[in-house]
Amino acid sequence: MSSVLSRLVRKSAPVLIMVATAQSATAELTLEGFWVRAMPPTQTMTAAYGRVINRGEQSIAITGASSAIAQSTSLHESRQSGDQVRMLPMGEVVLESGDALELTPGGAHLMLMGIETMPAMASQVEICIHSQGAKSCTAAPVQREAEPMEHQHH
Ligand SMILES: [Cu+2]
Repeated sequence: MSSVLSRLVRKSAPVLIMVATAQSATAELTLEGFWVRAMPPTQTMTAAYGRVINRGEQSIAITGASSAIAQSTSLHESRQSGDQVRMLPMGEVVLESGDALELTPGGAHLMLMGIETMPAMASQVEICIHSQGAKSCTAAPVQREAEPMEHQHH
């Protein structure tokens, strides 16, 4: 994981420099339906899911992500390789106007690593997605599954 992280850090550096000198209007992303997977308190990693939407008129590049509970937060994708599903850091994601990035269990997700205190079930965790000069944040509930479990069918 550490080599993956250092690669991400190195890759993001030129992007940050470019943003600092650009004077364009800030582009904001909309975050919808975000939730964080509940994990046992002994774990130091979890994942967050939801939908990142570009409702603006211009394309927006996602430059990173963050959460106060985790030392590092990054976009991962899941790739099937043989019998295994592997997680890989996503390359730069650019959302065109009207596009959405779906983060779902088994697919792309936000990986939260280096968590000292795992958040409790039903608590709220702030999740932020960074784009050019802007940061979109949302309060994501901590839960076990995508939908509240229903057992109406027997
Ligand atoms: Cu992952």
